[in-house]
Amino acid sequence: MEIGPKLPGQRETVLCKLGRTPEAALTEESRAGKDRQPLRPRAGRSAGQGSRVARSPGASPSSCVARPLGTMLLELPILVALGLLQLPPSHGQGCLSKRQLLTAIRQMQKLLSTQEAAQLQAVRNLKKQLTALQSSVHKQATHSNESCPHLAGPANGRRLGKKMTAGHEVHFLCDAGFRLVGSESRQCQDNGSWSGHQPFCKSIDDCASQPCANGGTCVDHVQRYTCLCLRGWTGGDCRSPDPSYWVSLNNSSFSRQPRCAENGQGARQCSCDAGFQMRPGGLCQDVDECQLFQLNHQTRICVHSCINLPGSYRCTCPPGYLLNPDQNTCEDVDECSDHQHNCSRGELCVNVFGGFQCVRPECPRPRHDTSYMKTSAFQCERNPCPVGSRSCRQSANSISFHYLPLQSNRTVPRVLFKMSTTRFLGDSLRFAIAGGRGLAAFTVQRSDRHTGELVMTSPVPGPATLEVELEMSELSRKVLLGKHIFRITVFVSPYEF
Ligand SMILES: [Ca+2]
Ligand SMILES: [Ca+2]
Repeated sequence: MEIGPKLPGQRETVLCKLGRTPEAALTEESRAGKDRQPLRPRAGRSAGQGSRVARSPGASPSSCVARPLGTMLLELPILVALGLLQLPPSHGQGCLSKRQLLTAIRQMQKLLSTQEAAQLQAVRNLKKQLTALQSSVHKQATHSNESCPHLAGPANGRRLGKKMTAGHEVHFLCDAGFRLVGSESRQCQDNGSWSGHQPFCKSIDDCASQPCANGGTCVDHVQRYTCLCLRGWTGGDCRSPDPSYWVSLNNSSFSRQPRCAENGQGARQCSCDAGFQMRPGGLCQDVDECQLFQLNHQTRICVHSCINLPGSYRCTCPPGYLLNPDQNTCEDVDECSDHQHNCSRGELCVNVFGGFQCVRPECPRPRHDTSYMKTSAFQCERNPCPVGSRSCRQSANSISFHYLPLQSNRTVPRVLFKMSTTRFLGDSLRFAIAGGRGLAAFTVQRSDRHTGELVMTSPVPGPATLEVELEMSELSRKVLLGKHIFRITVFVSPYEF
């Protein structure tokens, strides 16, 4: 901090016993104050900023604010000096006593604090005015801008953003199946023109991935494509061979001319394309992979059937199955989850291998004193029995329905179903087959104290539908506590897959 002008000789007399010059004392006091009150340096910097703003052309409002602050800074040392002049008169030798000196220092400190507060307030005011000035300049700049010409949204798309004045942006989007070509957003510039270029929406080419196989031609539509298949091929992507076409082809379709070339010595070398082999007479004949491999169970190349093609072969699956990506196994289509079934209202769809079944589990009709009610889609519970009705109490407490899909000729023995109870009140459980259709293939066994199993003991060739009624009785000291019926229907598919 700058020190003020030198004061009359009295100041030197005041501080003579401390062995310091008044200037040094003042400087030290100022430094001490500076250290104690760190706000002061900040105020100084702000004043400097104010001066810079005041000097810049065209910013006159700031200079008006900066001036009083600068004046205050200059006045500070003078006020400190005035404080010294107000010290009490000296006694005797003209030097101050220690107490008087401390009083003087306190007064000076008080003065400095007052000055500091005033400076701080001035800086705050200056900051406020600067902010107001900045905002005003910004507003003027915005208002002075011209509007840009109207911008339309692209065909098969739309524009986001309505303001067409400087500083504002508009964005563009395309409808599904289209992609944007050009600027995704454009800004209205200060000169009244738009940045970037007007975009347009281009239909996405669904044929770009060349989805049509075996020479099929792809036709692009909005968000889809269709394949025009060559003769002999069907399916959405022309990947399924049409057996009637390939089987009816005569032998000449399966033979080709070899590819021949002369080597350096003038000799001719001929070769056949992949999937063909040279035959006597010099023609390339297709290798019939189906004839070679499919007939033998050990070397089968297709899980279902095989179609020989010129240069290759193709596996096919029966209806209700799709060819797996491995190109030789078939996977069942889940018609129930794909909503491809035609089950009527009130029926339940059960997916089975190669198709689906529509079922309608129904509770037994009321008989004598015994009746049942549906408690879920696959469960019936007995209604409370009338007092004294023994036949009711001996009938099943619950009946549940279970539908099991199974491939033809599965290996045996095979556990098809497990039964147990969650609420076990008695001391033992008894499991038995109570009835059904095609029972020769099944038996019941106990796997542990609380669990019974339905086991298939001989292979069942499909197609077939088998029914088994399993009974689980709960006993306490050989007295029947309750009975549960499991009605199991096994749908055996015609195929082993
Ligand atoms: Ca072939
Ligand atoms: Ca199915």
